Amino acid sequence: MPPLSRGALIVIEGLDRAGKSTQHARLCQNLESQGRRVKSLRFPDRTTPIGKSIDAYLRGESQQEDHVIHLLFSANRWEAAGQIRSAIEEGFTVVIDRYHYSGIVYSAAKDKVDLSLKWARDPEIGLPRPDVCVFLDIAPEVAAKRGNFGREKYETSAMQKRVRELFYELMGTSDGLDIRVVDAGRSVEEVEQDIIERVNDVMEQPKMAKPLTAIL
Ligand code: Z5A
Ligand code: MG
Repeated sequence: MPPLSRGALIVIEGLDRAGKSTQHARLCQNLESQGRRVKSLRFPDRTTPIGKSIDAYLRGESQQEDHVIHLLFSANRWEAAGQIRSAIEEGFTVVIDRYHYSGIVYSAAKDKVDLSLKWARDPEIGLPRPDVCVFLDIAPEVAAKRGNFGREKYETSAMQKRVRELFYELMGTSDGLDIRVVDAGRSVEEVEQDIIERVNDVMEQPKMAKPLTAIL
């Protein structure tokens, strides 16, 4: 394991039921067993006042105008931005379950709303930029067969299909430089192995000797 002057910022992304939370937990354990100090976060963070509004919206218990809910999701990341930077400077590796990539594509996927990828991305500028984002790719039909699909607001086949298209569009932009695609349609153990290999690869890159950057 190479010495790091700072911790790494690692994001797990993907469609619903791609196995993000399962792999997020395993990655945290794997990094800890390598001797790293790890902080685990997820977005939305439903525990804050803003996060509670988001939770009520996702459960269908409250209504929000589409631009407003988009900005609340972004604000929910900004609430944690200082904490993320400090932890990384202190040498913690921060592993996040969903980040601004989800923020951008889920809002832009609403086809009845005039909300472009660019508009959706602008409020994210300035947030800590991940060293690596592992995107768990899965066909929406396969994901829909996994547990509990369909309970929350965006869990429809049409929405998931559009979200996947937009994730790929986003990968063609500057955000794509940090994204590594992993086939999530395999066993939990196979996906886990692929993720740790890709993360270890990034940990050895020269950029890890430099300070964390910001989303531009
Ligand atoms: N959203 C947004 O609009 N804007 C934002 O800025 C952000 C989010 C941050 C809630 O997200 C919604 O918020 C989400 C995006 C939107 N909208 N939708 N729809 P969330 O993260 O709180 O919850 P979630 O993403 O809906 O889904 P999830 O349940 O968290 O899925 P997951 O984490 O990817 O999967 P999992 O819990 O690890 O696994 C799901 C099931 O599959 C479970 O039964 C596992 O045991 C099983 N599983 C996992 N891996 C495998 C493999 N490899 N094989 C077979 N079965 C597996
Ligand atoms: Mg999850």
